[in-house]
Amino acid sequence: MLKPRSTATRELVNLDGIWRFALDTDAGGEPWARVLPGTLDVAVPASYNDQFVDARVRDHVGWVYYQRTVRVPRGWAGERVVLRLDAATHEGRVHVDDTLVAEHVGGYTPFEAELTDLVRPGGEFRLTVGVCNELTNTSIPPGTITVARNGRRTQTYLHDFYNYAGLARSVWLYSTPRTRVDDIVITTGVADGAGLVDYRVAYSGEARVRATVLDATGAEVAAGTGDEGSLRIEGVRLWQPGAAYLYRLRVELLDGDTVLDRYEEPFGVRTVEVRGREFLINGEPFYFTGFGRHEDTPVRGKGHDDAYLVHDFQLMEWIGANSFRTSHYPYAEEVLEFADRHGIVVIDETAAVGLNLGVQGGLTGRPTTPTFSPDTCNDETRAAHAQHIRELIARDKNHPSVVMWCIANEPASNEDGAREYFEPLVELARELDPTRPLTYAIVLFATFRNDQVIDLFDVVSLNRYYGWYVASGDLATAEDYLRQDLRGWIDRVDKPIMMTEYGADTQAGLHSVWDQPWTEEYQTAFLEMHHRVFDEFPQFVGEQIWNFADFQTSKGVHRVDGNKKGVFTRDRRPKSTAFALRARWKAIGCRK
Ligand code: GCB
Repeated sequence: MLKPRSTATRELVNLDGIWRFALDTDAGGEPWARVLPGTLDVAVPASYNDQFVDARVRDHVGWVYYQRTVRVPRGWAGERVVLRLDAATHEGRVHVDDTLVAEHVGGYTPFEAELTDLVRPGGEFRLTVGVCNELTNTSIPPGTITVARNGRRTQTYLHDFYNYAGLARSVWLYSTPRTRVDDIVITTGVADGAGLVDYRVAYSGEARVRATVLDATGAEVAAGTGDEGSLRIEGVRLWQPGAAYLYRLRVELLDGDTVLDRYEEPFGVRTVEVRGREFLINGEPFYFTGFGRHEDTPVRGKGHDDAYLVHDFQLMEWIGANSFRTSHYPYAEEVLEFADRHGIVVIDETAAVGLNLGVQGGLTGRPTTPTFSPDTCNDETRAAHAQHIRELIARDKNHPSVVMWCIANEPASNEDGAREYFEPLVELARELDPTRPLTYAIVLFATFRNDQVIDLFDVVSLNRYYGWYVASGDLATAEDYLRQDLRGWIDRVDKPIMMTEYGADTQAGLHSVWDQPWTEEYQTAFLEMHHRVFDEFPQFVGEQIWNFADFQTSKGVHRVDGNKKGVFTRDRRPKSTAFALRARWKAIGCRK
């Protein structure tokens, strides 16, 4: 699915701003049929939860309604009119006046509805978006809803970050010509200093296709015709980590010399490959430094915000991070576009977090029920997961920054049933994108001895908490455990190994001369211990700390106003470890 863009043949209206808002319990039946009752307004894009002071809204389980009036631009007569929601977390249902125009399950991927026959250029319509935050055993991510004897419904889930919901990303109305480009797939290679650009265009209507590659200055550097082809860029400038260079593929649909539709897709020329124990970008070994992150800020929740986007990338550059993982769901497309433009490498993760009944809010225990069974993660869950993978790859396939898909976080890959669950998903992902390696983030108790799926994947990505959940406060023992663990994986598989999570909760401002968990000194000593061990293993290809910044979680006695494993606080101030980290990562650069 193409991101809506304004081009010579397409126009774009942004529908962000203040919308009316109501909970389903207050809205009455068929709330789309009239103006929402009550006086609540809500900001879009932003999760709704923290915007209000009423716990009834924040803790609501079920549907909420957003509503606004939209005017269709007068000049759109004869054009297709499309409504696009960048995300509705976790399920969306859209009405235009009284007509249901779209339903979508999955909280982090976009969806659209064509409104051409329902709306009138120059006219107005009532747009009502229902959004449901429920998570069940068949949703991605999964969760459980409990109904108390008094009828009160509560939502629990198997991940620690707070279940923010609503319209956290932008909403758009856009026009396209009737004959239009529907999709573009671009894959790139390099041979003898030339860039090879394979493209495929899907379109509707009758037309001839012209494809032109423009460099960053807008100069034409290659061109061809036909809905698929291979173009060659002589003297190509590669997209490199830390040194991005973007071209654009201009796709035009032509009737004779008349341009019926035009769309421009940015792309970078680069290759990604796993060879033996190495992770290669443009044929060079790449060493990941950076973070697992969250889309999380005060008040907005998971709402996308351009100022935080810029500032977060500034902080990543300042600290010398060359990469991050979109833990634990696909991030807003603006984030990937920014990474494309600034040469930051991304591991793009699905929302499949919590496929593991042995993990509760970051703490581990023994599952009383198997994770993979007809009553828990079952065929329906897997179908939702497959659909999510399809939508993620459809959305993000052309981003040069995305170098690997992470198809789940901490699944119960040590349990029976994991293989049957993952094998078809891995096959699907490889079919949809044969160019990028695949990984999953491996939970602490899926060990080199009992993990059942690693052979299906390309990279070993370990989430480990030695010195925090295990050997808390005892870094000497933790160091021993970590070393043995890495050695065990190296002996088991001939694949690149990296750490996708290691971190210690740290309360900014808390200090001690001893190894005291929660202090700033402990976080520094904890990270130094890990880095000492990583540096012993030449097979190791990367370190992504948990987490970039402190983030909000569900309530729990082991979370003090959220997860505090950030190297930055929630308001993006550095904890003291940030300075030590900066010295290390600036020295490492992109290669070790
Ligand atoms: C994990 C999870 C992450 C948690 C983290 C923690 O293993 O992948 O989502 O936030 O542990 O801090 O407990």
